[in-house]
Amino acid sequence: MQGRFKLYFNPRSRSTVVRWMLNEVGAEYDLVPIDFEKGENRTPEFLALNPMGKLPTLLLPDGTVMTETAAILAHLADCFPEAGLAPAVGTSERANYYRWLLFSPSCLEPAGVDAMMRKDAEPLPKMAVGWGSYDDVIDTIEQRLEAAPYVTGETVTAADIALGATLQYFTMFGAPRVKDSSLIQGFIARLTEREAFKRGQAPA
Ligand SMILES: N[C@@H](CCC(=O)N[C@@H](CS)C(=O)NCC(=O)O)C(=O)O
Repeated sequence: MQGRFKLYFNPRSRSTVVRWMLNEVGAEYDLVPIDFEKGENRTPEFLALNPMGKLPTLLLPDGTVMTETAAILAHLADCFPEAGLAPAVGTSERANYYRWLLFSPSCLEPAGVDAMMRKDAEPLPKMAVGWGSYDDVIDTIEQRLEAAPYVTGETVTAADIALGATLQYFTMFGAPRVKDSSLIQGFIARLTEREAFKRGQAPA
């Protein structure tokens, strides 16, 4: 794909996952530092790009604004098919890929934030919340990783990057069960030993 991407970036945000993915696919990009403490994500100029005032916010080479980490990862995987990070459309592998790509923002993230920030609160009703319960989410991930090294099978896809990055953050923040799970830690280790991940850790 021709042209440069522009990633609004803060190293303490999910924009690091998009940086990782841009490295994976070999895209050309510029980072635009955003200082949360200075409120740079709340200026009228930034809010005109993303009214949520959040990162990641990515400008595609044609100027289109993209937000939402999983959506961005999926789009980049499609734009750079030679990187091999998305199974072919219409296959069962692709179905599995969609499932796990969305599992991260729709189940793992809200379940984890709830488990870490509302520790002593009564659990929300399992039938009402999309993630059921935190334990169900972790059990489901572990069950998948028992069967295959990556969520869509033998090779890495954007879905693994979305899920693995969240699990890595949860490990750092002390989310229950994650650090002690050898299946989850093995998965994170396989992902973080990738060159594209390591390059994304360099100071911006
Ligand atoms: N749904 C968004 C979440 C984005 C998000 O919450 N970003 C946080 C950093 S990880 C942020 O920008 N926080 C700054 C703020 O809300 O002021 C995604 O998946 O990309």
